[in-house]
Amino acid sequence: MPSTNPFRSIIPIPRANKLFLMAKNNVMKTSIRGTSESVPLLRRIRRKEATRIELLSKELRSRLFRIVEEFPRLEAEFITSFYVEILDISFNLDKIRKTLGSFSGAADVIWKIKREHLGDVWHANSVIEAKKLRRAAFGRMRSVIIKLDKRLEFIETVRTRMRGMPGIDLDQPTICIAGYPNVGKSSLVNAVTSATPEIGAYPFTTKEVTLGHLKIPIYISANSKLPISHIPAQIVDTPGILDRSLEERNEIELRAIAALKTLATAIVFIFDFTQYESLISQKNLFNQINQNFQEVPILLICSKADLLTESQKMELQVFLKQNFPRDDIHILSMNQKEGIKKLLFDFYEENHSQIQKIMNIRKIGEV
Ligand SMILES: Nc1nc2c(ncn2[C@@H]2O[C@H](COP(=O)(O)OP(=O)(O)OP(=O)(O)O)[C@@H](O)[C@H]2O)c(=O)[nH]1
Ligand SMILES: [Mg+2]
Repeated sequence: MPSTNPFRSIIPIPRANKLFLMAKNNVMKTSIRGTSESVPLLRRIRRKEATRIELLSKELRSRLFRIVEEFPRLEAEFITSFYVEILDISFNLDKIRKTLGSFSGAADVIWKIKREHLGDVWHANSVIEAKKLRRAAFGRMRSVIIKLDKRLEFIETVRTRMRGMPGIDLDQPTICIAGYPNVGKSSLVNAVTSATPEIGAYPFTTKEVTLGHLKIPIYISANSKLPISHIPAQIVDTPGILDRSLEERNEIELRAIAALKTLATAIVFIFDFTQYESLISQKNLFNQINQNFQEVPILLICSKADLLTESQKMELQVFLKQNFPRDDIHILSMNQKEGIKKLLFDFYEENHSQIQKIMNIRKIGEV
């Protein structure tokens, strides 16, 4: 299983006209053997034009096949499921498969065009006729390619979008930050990693899944002051998720769910008591995640403690007791960088064997 983003190694896909011209220019500047002055003119030209048809067919076919072959294989053994989910959410897997299939189909048509015209060129009665027949073959091949224009553009859009996705290493623990919109998910990622996600006072500021890196210190015993080593871990910032059914979710929310499903070996759920109108919805969302990811350790954090008065904090305690089936809930504000880091490290320490178990499941693509 590759550990980096497989879309970054694909070369840009040209539009149809450019693809055809690049291939044609290569053919026209290739010198063709067996066409020296000693051979009679008509034979020379027949050979030259026939070879050009062969060469253009070869050039176009190999350019089309290259696009198909370079595109990552979509089966679980070749590509991290996260990318497959995102491809499906954003572009529809079926449409991608069909589009790539149509490139192979077009390559076959080009081969047939070559076959149909070669014999005619070899039997041309004059130099002018040989050239005319070659131009006709080129023209037909060109129109096959031009018909692919929208599809080439589509695959190029997929490529550029996907290469912007984070590179993922399934050999590292991956902590996904989840919660309602605007609760402070990106602020937490910003507080504990060198990543600088966009933070905004409006819901759905984060639209894509992004990734930050963290080094978790490992201690030999509970009393040790200095770590014996550090292990690299990934922190995934996800878009906000509302409390609603899967069918009603927008594309942005679906990306967050895809990250939880395919990447999370641990989850930090952030709850925001200052968004009074959505407290029950936030609780429902937590329950949904808790139920859907029963195996995955979840750390529960209440953000924006600095905005709460003492009496609101007491209200919050009551709300938490009544609504959340656990007592290890941490109330803090996102500027407490060191406190948050320590919390994450302790959370990892307490759950590392379970996290390891889930890492192994993710690696074999059993999501
Ligand atoms: N005072 C205070 N403000 C916070 C805290 N955490 C986040 N904020 C603010 O809350 C707003 C939302 O923060 P984000 O980190 O963008 O929230 P998010 O959960 O990533 O939001 P989406 O990406 O839209 O889902 C921003 O204006 C932050 O500055 C906190 O602990 N205290
Ligand atoms: Mg965000």
